[in-house]
Amino acid sequence: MSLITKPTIYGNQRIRCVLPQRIVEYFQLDFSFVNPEINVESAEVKLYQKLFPLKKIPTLIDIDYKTGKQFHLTEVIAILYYLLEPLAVEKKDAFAKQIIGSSLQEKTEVLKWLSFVNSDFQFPLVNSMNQIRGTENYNKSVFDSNIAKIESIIDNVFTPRLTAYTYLVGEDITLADFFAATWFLRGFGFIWDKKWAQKHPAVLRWFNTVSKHEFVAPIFKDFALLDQLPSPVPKKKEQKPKKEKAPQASKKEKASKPAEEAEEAEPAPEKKARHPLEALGKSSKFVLDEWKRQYSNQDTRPVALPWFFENFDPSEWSVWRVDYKYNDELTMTFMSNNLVGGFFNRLSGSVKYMFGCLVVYGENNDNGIVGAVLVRGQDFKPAFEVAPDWESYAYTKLDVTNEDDKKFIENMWAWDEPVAVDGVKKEIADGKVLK
Ligand SMILES: N[C@@H](CCC(=O)N[C@@H](CS)C(=O)NCC(=O)O)C(=O)O
Repeated sequence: MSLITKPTIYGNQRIRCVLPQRIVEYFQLDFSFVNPEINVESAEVKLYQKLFPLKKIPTLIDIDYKTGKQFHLTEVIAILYYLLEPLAVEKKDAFAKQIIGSSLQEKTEVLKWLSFVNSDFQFPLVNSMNQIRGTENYNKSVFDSNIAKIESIIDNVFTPRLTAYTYLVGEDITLADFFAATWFLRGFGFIWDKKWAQKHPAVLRWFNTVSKHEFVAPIFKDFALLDQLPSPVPKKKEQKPKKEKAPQASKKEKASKPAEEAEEAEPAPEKKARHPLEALGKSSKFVLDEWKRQYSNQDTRPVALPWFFENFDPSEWSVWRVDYKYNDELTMTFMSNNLVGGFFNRLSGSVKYMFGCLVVYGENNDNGIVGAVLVRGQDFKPAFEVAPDWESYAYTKLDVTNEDDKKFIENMWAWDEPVAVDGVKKEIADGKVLK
């Protein structure tokens, strides 16, 4: 069972692994750090696979150098204590003692927070993050219920404590703060933006204080509040996602990782394939960049739109009405607008062949998404299918010589008049430009 000669912690960039790794660095402990997803043929990883068939991380193997006996540990909370307790007790390190809790009550309160964050808080958080990045299917009711669970925890547990006290336990910073803050880093990466932070000043104050502490500062060095929330990737209702569009992981990883647990998997690098629309070559008459300049710099109705219709070349370009197929699932208008923002982000690979606007019309709990998009060529698909959720929208070709279609395009791009839906006029609540 030897195969390794040095105490080892197995982990990677996932959030449960960052504190064990930081403890090793900060206190200069005698542990190697091994990522079990790379060098899978190495002795260390073979041993990991054998000893820890669930292939969870972090895990730890300690070695008693005198006897050669190994000690194996899983579960992040146990690992944190295994690393810190000897520093506090044997080495009498005051900081280690403080952060694990100096008295029985403090220690058990720290454990209470670690356990709570690692379970009740972590489950809905990871699930909503995964729906946002598409590693789990988007299901609106599950997503909304998870967000509600998280909000309830923030409002009923974190906010009252952090309004009355500086830290989660006692009057000093502890492991509870460090561990919770690492999970909050994920929250701020996916489900909370600047607006949310403004509405939660006590939480933000605490997060800023904890994340600046020298012990954990390197973990948070790239932190910035999101200006805007990413939207969940809607599930495809009509067709299974194409294989090559699925989040990429090695076969081995796929076999060993339930989606919910794969919370920190690095996005696989995009393959640089040539865009199919490149084959159409440069358009000879209508210059998309010039149109984008006109639209951005000129008044839309009086100048930009007339320029468009004068210069548009229907032999090389087409304009499409785009309707979101699942308007009945939309709730808050800002969330619908986030959905559009996410869709446009995912279209970025095609943006040099496209221009358009999608608007959100109506009000909270009664809204819809519609728009008009210009694309190179006569088919919408090559331009749109770069976005994994393109099938959540219906596409209808518009005829710019038809007065109604022309008016529709003008209304979508000028965005200043209500949208007619089944004969009823609905105000535009928000929208986004793809350019
Ligand atoms: N209960 C365990 C859960 C460990 C866990 O699920 N870790 C995640 C990464 S944060 C994992 O290893 N997932 C499986 C995988 O990625 O293969 C703990 O608290 O340490």
